[in-house]
Amino acid sequence: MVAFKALAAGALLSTLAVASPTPGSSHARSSSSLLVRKEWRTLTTTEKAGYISAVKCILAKPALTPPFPDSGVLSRYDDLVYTHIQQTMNIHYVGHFLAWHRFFTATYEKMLRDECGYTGAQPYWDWTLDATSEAAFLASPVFDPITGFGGNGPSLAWDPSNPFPEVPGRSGGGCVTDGPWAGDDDVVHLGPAASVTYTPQCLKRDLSPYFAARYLGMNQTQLTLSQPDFGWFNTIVEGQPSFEASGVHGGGHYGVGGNMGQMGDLYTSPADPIFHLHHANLDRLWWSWQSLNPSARLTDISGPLFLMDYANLAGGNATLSTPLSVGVSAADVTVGDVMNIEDCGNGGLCYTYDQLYTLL
Ligand SMILES: *[C@@H]1O[C@H](CO)[C@@H](O)[C@H](O)[C@H]1NC(C)=O
Ligand SMILES: *[C@@H]1O[C@H](CO)[C@@H](O)[C@H](O)[C@H]1NC(C)=O
Ligand SMILES: [Cu+2]
Repeated sequence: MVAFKALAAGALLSTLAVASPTPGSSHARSSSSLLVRKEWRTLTTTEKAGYISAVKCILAKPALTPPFPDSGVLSRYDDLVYTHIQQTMNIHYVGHFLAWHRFFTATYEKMLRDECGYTGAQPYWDWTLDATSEAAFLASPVFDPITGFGGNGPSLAWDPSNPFPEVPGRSGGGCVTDGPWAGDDDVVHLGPAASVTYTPQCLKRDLSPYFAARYLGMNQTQLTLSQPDFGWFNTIVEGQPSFEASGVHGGGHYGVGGNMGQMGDLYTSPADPIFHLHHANLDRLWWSWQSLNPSARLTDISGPLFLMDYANLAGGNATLSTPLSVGVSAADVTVGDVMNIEDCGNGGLCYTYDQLYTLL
């Protein structure tokens, strides 16, 4: 495909992933068919509609997770939300955070294509284009009622009994009133938090344009991209679990989900389809960082195996051999298997991005 050759960094890395046809694997694509992920607003109206209809399809396909009493895992979409809930404490604030989420969204992309006939790549949301001001954030094409994922929920007052601190600048909290999931009281089946019993819920948003402008701008993105090694890079991506020291990861989650929206829920956040556009962009940022020094960064991984276990009291550090599981939706892989997104060998991820961040 011509598109990826135009990328300096992409072309460099793709030499490491020269087409090796892999007979017998239905998952493999040759490098000539690397999927190229694009920014949401650059898709045509038809491409956007095709993506949203594939999301609706996967939301309606019956789950593969074995049934359990009162299971809220109804759909193939729920299979992914469920495994994220189950693993929440093992996949955040750990060395394999980015690797796990890379594998997670690539699995979703593959499900949309293989099970719902979607022919494109997973789109990403480059929030730096919208976080230029609070007004620009609210006007983001991803929130478009017709060609996007719908916008904010109606403003709900803060409940002082909420044990969580209030997200600064949160402005909504109710069910989305426009977009593909408006008026659907049974689009989310799992959560809140770690609950996995069937609880029909609407999709909620609690946008904080303030939080987005603070943590999703090009300044925060450049700070992240300029980190010298993976340990620092990951630390700056995830930030601290404090609204005063967040990073781009929290910026997207709390900027969209605030306190009351699914995106602001550490466990159930993949229940909002915007999750995968946000995580695709985090992945793009990681790939951009890797592409600045591929010989070192295609193998650079560090950080604890257990949540915030920086002193290794509970265990050791993530390595290229650390296993990654997304439950029933794909065979397990290792961190090493997902370090190079352009690897089109047997089982390789085999995608890339149309454009990368560069150091300014
Ligand atoms: C980036 O700009 C925002 C908005 O002005 C500001 O709140 C934030 O502190 C800045 N971040 C960095 C890392 O400079
Ligand atoms: C884990 O990584 C940290 C930081 O690089 C290092 O100080 C520590 O010794 C490592 N722990 C193990 C068990 O290798
Ligand atoms: Cu997550």
